[in-house]
Amino acid sequence: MKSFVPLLAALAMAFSPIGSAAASAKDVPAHSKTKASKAKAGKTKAKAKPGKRIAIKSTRVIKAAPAAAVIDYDGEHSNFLEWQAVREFIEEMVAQHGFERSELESLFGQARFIDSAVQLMKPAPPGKPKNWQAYRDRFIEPIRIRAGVRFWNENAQALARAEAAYGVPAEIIVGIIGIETIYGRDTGKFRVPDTLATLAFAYPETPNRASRMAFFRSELANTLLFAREHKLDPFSLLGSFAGAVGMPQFMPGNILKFGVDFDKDGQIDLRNSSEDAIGSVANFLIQHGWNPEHRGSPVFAADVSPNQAWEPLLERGLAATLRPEELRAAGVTTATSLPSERLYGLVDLQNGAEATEYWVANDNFFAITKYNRSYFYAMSVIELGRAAGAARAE
Ligand SMILES: [Ca+2]
Repeated sequence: MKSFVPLLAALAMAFSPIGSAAASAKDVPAHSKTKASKAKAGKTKAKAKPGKRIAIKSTRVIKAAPAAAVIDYDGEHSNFLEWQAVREFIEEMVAQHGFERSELESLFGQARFIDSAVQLMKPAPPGKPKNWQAYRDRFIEPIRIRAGVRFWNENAQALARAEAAYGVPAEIIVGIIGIETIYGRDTGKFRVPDTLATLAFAYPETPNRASRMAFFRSELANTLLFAREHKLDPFSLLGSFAGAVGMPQFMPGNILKFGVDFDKDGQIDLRNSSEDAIGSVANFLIQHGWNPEHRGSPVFAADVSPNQAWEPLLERGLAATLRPEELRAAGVTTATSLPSERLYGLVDLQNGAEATEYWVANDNFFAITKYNRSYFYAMSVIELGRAAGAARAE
């Protein structure tokens, strides 16, 4: 899983214990994307109906892609075709994947440069101390919980089917889709080829620029492959400023690898099909270490001894590698007894100036961190799903 740290994601990560390793299944958490589109891309100038000609910045006129949805963001009609790196990309797609050169030239002729996406990829200013409670309060709140109950009720059958097929409980899927996009409310409005072409060929100057450009270039290729496979206009795919698509905010490469046509209509549509989103999230988790045999909570509240012998255990990465006796020997205790044949990790949730919370987590917690490399993220997924489940039972 590649990672990058866009500005607002990095601000979100400033709260996170995993520091600069911000990444996710779809690479950017929707909470950052949502603010991004409001803050940076909200300059509503060019509106178009599918198939109509639209004016961009009053002087330029381009033709909107016939199948594309309404575009309500501003974007430069850059001449991507004149860029050497774009020509090389086109030749590569022709040689390696058998695309028509003229088709790709037409695509890049219509692609827009999205300056706000570039701005959001610039390094974040020094962050505030990480604060789990502050992060939690943004996501575990009544509006999102109520939306979670509604989504759960409307999709109870698909959630049960996913649980039976993949062994991922409804509350985890409900948690992820809620944290990502509030159940499809904030899926992103950028045409995916616009943002990915921009980031693949005009990424800002950052220390990891080369690897990020390579990542977005490969995601642009994945977008074209996915669109061809499903006979879609690539411009009809809409996503976040980083190209993450649909209710679960999958990057195109992850749609290809882990997307599931769970409603069996012949398309993987993560934007309009809740069923496809549900099946795809479950499939992603099971392919990233979710263990259906670990029933019950993936996390256990822990106490740590004052001697701090447990401190090195915090450096074991995003994986469950510790036996219960290793945790006990290092001074980590849990109120619930841990099944002894399984492995765990020690998780710290920092709270700014307040006391840090400690948790012991199993494989399933770490599977959620593969979706988005953040303890705060995984914990809020668990809590939102749990809160929606509790509210639903009332
Ligand atoms: Ca489908």
